[in-house]
Amino acid sequence: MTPITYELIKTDKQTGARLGRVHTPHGSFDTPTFMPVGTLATVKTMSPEELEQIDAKIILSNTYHLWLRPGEEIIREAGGLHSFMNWKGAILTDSGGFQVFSLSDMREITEEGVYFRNHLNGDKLFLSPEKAMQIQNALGSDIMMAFDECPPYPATYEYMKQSVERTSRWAERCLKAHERPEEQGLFGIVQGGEFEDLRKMSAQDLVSLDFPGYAVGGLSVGEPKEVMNRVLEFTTPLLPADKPRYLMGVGSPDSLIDGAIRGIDMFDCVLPTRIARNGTCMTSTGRLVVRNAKYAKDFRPIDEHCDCHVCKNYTRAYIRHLIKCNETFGFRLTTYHNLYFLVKLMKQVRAAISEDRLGDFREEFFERYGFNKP
Ligand code: PRF
Ligand code: ZN
Repeated sequence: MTPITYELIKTDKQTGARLGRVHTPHGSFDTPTFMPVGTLATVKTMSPEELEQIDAKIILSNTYHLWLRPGEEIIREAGGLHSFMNWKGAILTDSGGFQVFSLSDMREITEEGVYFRNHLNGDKLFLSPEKAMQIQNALGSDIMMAFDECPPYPATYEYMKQSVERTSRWAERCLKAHERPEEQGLFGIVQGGEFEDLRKMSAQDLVSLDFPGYAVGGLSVGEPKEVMNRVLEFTTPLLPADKPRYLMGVGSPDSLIDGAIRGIDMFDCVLPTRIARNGTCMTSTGRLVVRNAKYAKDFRPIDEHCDCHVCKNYTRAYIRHLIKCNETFGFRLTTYHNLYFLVKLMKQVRAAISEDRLGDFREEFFERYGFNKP
């Protein structure tokens, strides 16, 4: 039936985090995992060969952006997104709902779908569950996301309730409109904000529709970290243990660890690639702003504990120079390092789960990264 299956390997005795493996038509990946974001059919500055080198197995791309440019029909004609961009690993596509809400003002939400303006040229556009499925079917992603509404934080209980009910009806329409269920898996997205009963209602509605995987949406939208952790604590137990769970739009190292501890298997975020392009690196001792003047004559690598190609071959002083001069190569180097750092962090998380020591790993990592400092 569905081409997406999840194998639960074991849970960590200290925290309950899950070690698993997801199988897709374009290979399998071990979980917990981080998915680099390739919005416009490219992970900005990274070649697919480099993504393979850093051991990324699945990347994320966006329905909304590819619909506008170059248009899904061109990608269908190319043989799908994998062959269009020459990426042999797995691809997950977000449905466009969230991008409409974050990129476009002037939107109108109706039962039928969302009317809004093209963020590039102002044209009137309409996206619906059926349209989002049709585009994702044309793209041929391994994992497609249901078309949902991600309300802003904070939202009133009344608004959130209506929104959750509509997102459930949209999820059902997505399932009906899905034309390639043998080749592509469709994940449902649990919404409900910070409200426990609404998360429960959303999870029950979606679980009854029997998706091959579930996302937790509507988090990392401006709420405090404690709220996200609490929502995850009461939401992940509502999801089936034999399906993967994906926390959308989360990519800071502390949240990856804290999400895994609460039963999350997959994460994505533009954070590592976006901050890289403004000269910020993730390191084992916290963020390092390599643009800073103090690195002008610093001939050490970005992270002395990192064994990536960039850290083995290039210095802070050189990378700072490139980025100060807006040289493309500088952005490539910081992006490569940041993605390597997160992919490796997830490997360390998986190793810790397999040895029942993720709680200890969290303590050590937070101490070194500086999260325990006031
Ligand atoms: N829904 C969808 N995509 C998303 C989100 C969501 O709620 C989020 C929330 N952080 C990120 N990306 N469809
Ligand atoms: Zn490095």
